[in-house]
Amino acid sequence: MKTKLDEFQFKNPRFLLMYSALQFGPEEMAKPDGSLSLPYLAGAIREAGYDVKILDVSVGDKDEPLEDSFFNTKVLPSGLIRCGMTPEKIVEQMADFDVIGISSIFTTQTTMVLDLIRLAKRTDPSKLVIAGGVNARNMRDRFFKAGVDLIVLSEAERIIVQIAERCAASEAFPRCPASPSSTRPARKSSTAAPRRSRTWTSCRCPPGTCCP
Ligand code: B12
Repeated sequence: MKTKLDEFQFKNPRFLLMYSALQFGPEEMAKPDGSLSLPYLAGAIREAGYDVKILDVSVGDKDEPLEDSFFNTKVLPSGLIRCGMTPEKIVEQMADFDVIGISSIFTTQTTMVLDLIRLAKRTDPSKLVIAGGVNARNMRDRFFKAGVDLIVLSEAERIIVQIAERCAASEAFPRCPASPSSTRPARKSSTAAPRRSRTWTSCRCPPGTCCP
């Protein structure tokens, strides 16, 4: 059975891996994410023969002045301060890519990451938007509500290459089998409806991932 995920087919998928803008309190100092996740993933993607670029929205593209990103600050309705590239500049950067991968390991930056996901999906829904990292994994529902197409639940060096290969080969994504035990029967004495088990071995998403 084909699902929405299978509609993402690109002849030679190009990946843009992103860290979001940052938000911080007036008394705090902004610290770019700069975690190892995206360089590791970019290495795996490149080794498999696909184009990939990393963009940290909080510090901008190489050769771009920091005044347009890290020192470009704006007070948010929450009172926190946002620093990073403008949405217009981010959209320009996304234009050349088919797959947008966003890392989220820090809960304090959730709003910034969700904004980035919404921006990507609003600008071009035909792009495949993937998220990963411990925060994306833990806040799946909020990420799906923002429009993300797929969340990778673990280390992703292999999965990201499998995703590239699926998109390029125009093949349906593999699915975890929907096991009959995914619906636990209600206890005899209980009138409650059976509870759905949401373990990822019993979902219908590609193995190691979660989809809406
Ligand atoms: C090393 C580390 C640090 C280092 C380096 C941080 C950095 N910016 O890189 C230092 C010591 C500086 C640090 C500082 C802090 N850290 Co720290 N840190 C870690 C630690 C131990 C490992 C992170 C790491 O490098 N992993 C290795 C990389 C390769 O793995 P990864 O990021 O998980 O990425 C893989 C997958 O998640 C996935 N993935 C990730 N992103 C994406 C994106 C896509 C598209 C896909 C497909 C897959 C994917 O694929 C990746 C490759 O396999 C984690 C705990 C943990 N075990 O994850 C805490 C952790 C991330 N840190 C944490 C915290 C709180 C902080 C600080 C805020 C502490 C403080 N109060 O100052 C600061 C923030 C500094 C900053 N802004 O960078 C928390 C975050 C909790 C949260 N939910 O917000 C964590 C989870 C620890 C914890 N359990 O409390 N940290």
